[in-house]
Amino acid sequence: MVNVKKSICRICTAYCPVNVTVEDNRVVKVEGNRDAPLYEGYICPKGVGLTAAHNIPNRLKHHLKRLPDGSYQEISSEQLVEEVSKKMAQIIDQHGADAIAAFLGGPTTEQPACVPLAISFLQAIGSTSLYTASTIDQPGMMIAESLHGSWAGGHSDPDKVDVFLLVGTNPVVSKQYFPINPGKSIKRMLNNGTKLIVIDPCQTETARRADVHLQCLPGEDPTIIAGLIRQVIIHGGVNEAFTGLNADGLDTLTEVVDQFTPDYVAERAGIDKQDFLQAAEILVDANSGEFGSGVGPSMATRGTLTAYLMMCLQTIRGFWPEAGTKAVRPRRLLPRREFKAQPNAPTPGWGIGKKTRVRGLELTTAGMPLGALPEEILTPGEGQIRALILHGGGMITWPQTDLVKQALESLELLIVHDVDRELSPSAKMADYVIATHTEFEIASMTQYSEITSMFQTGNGLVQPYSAYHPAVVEPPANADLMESWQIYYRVAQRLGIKLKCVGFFQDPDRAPWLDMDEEPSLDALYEIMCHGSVIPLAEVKKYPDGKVFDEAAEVIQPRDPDCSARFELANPDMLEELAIVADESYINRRGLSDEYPLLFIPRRKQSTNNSSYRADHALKTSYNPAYMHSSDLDTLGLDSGDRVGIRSRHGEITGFVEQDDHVKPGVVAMVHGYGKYPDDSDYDPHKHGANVNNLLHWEDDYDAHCGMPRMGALPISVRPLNFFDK
Ligand SMILES: Nc1nc2c(c(=O)[nH]1)N[C@H]1C(S)=C(S)[C@@H](COP(=O)(O)OP(=O)(O)OC[C@H]3O[C@@H](n4cnc5c(=O)[nH]c(N)nc54)[C@H](O)[C@@H]3O)O[C@H]1N2
Ligand SMILES: Nc1nc2c(c(=O)[nH]1)N[C@H]1C(S)=C(S)[C@@H](COP(=O)(O)OP(=O)(O)OC[C@H]3O[C@@H](n4cnc5c(=O)[nH]c(N)nc54)[C@H](O)[C@@H]3O)O[C@H]1N2
Ligand code: SF4
Ligand SMILES: [Mo]
Repeated sequence: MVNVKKSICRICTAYCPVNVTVEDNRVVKVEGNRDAPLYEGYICPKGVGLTAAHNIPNRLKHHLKRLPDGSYQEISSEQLVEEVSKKMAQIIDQHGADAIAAFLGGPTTEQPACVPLAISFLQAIGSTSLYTASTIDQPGMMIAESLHGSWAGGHSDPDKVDVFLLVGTNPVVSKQYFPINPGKSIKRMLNNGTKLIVIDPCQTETARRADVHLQCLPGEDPTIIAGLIRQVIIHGGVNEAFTGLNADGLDTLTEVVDQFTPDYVAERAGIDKQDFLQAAEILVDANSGEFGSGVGPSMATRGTLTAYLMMCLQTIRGFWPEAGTKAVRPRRLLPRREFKAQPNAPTPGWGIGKKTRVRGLELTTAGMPLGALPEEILTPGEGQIRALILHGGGMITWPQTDLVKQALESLELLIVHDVDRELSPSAKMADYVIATHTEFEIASMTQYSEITSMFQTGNGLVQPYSAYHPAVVEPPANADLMESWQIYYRVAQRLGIKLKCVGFFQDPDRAPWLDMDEEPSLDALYEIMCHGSVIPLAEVKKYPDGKVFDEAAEVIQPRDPDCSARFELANPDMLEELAIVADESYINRRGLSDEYPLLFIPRRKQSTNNSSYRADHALKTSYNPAYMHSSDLDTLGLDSGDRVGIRSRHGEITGFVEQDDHVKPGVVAMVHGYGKYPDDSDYDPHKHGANVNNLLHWEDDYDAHCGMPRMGALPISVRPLNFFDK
């Protein structure tokens, strides 16, 4: 029987509506749903590839237990829960609750119910060991919001501003800031008269559309933004009415940025001075603006400083939406948020909770520092982590693979979910691999895109669109699967622990309790997760194409008469760091030498998403090239496709170069999430790609609080390898 069923793609938080053609419980085609509002039927190449991604030739249908000799035994859900519960109880008994940890990464976009259950489980047992991908992503944005203060009126609608500044983000590929058909959305914005400024070492798909593109050297974002602040101040761009009412510290900021003259900035950041001046002029002339940054500056070190300076620039221009305008990203499937034209006062970004035993790293407003996790696992003593439920691909997505491997190996209990019998590199490390559902086998709802916008303002839809869909296909016959939240519920049940349903940013006191006698269905759990939401989930369910819920729209309210909150433009830690930037020898800091003459940077591409879709049959092109400018290839005597050794001061990988003249000379751009389990004898760099995280090290220029290490702007060398080189 052939059926067309409506659903959404869950590879990224754009959550594009799709029509799925199902034949005898098999996904045979996935297309954009043209009847869904806003999206106009758009899906990206990954959405098109969902058919292949869903039809896994060697589907994992039963949970696996790894035996001491490395072989696997299939075990039932019942037995798995029994054994895991016993082991966890024993670990808690011996080492305390903090010894049980969870990591929430990419797969939570697909199975969002595991988020509240993981949080609730850890809270219930009394563990503080909750780690997320946010501390190897863009943690600086959240910390900067704390240090500077955030605007209670939220952000501006890109379609309604005079200027949009994008720093080290490529929305056309990543969907940040423009989740719906980004190419078309950016075009529409430009047609509306918005000017686009892009700061990026590559002429990206986004940069090519910009009015001004500053093709900078990696790692110089604080320099450029400080320079822009200086230009704005000097050229009368300070919105005095706004800053007078809303901000402190302008004088101090003015002093610290004084050194960042246009000549200095242009020289240091490797950009054209005239372009830089033009960017500043656009910012000064604009009456309204919106800014966004991405992983580029975040991974180039000093991510918090870049995010902080961007907020300062936005504030001195008064680029925050006014009372009476329509709020962007209003809540639908979450409880109501009030929008007000006033600052939320700054709060500490760190010093707010647990300190790890590792290099002074601690809880920040971006969560627990992932940079501490491997050593928290490996270091004996109180606080040592002994069990980890890993919702992610740590073996190829976390820096310093050899340390990650050592840490995961040393755990008493590692649990990873997977869907493919050809286990992912991380699943291969696990004591228990839980066979789980693919995205079309479970019901979907769009609440998680609202939640992720609290981590990264560029996530989630500007408009109040929401959707819910039941599962599209049944799991394979005779499969014994568990959804990724069920391990928490079932182990809690077995251990006699009562669970609440506490999501990110939720007050545990107000969270609803779960019935621990009768396991809820996923639908029932979704209802509970949407407890108190602006639009009841039952209402959303009435619209198979999803709906823009105009009744959820919010207008930004006027400032409270007694509001005394003010933004901080002179946070001492941030300005101290900026003073270091101003005073240092930037040549030394950059670290280029005869041995390491090139700078490595991260980038993303349309056809992949982090480490998902690794299997041969699915979308991912077979390897991740090292994109380089032709002038660098000529210098090295290399051609596209040539095999090379790529070395940093921490490790070496084998890759293949590809000419890309959009990349700045001197720079090498690579996509992460490739490679294989290190011991696999069939590892073939040409087929599986290179794991760039072998080039990184947790202790390299790490952020003193959130632990984010140098993941970009990294000195490397590229050398030709002949056929016989390993
Ligand atoms: N060098 C470098 N490293 C990076 C980045 C970079 O730019 N450069 N980016 C970082 C960023 S921003 C992020 S967000 C992280 C993302 O990295 P992670 O958060 O680690 O997420 P994924 O790569 O999506 O993880 C995919 C794997 O999760 C496992 N998995 C766990 N639970 C499930 C499940 O329920 N279903 C399925 N199907 N699989 C499951 C599977 O084994 C699968 O292979 O990577 C980071 N790492
Ligand atoms: N197709 C696809 N989409 C994705 C993902 C994916 O893997 N594939 N991952 C998702 C995830 S987890 C995330 S966090 C988001 C990330 O979303 P983005 O931040 O938009 O990620 P990228 O597309 O890698 O864009 C980063 C840009 O930074 C530039 N860059 C590198 N170094 C520097 C630097 O030092 N300074 C400046 N100014 N720029 C620099 C790179 O050239 C690149 O253009 O994307 C999400 N969407
Ligand atoms: S942008 Fe692509 S990957 Fe993201 S939800 Fe839409 S179709 Fe899926
Ligand atoms: Mo990310």
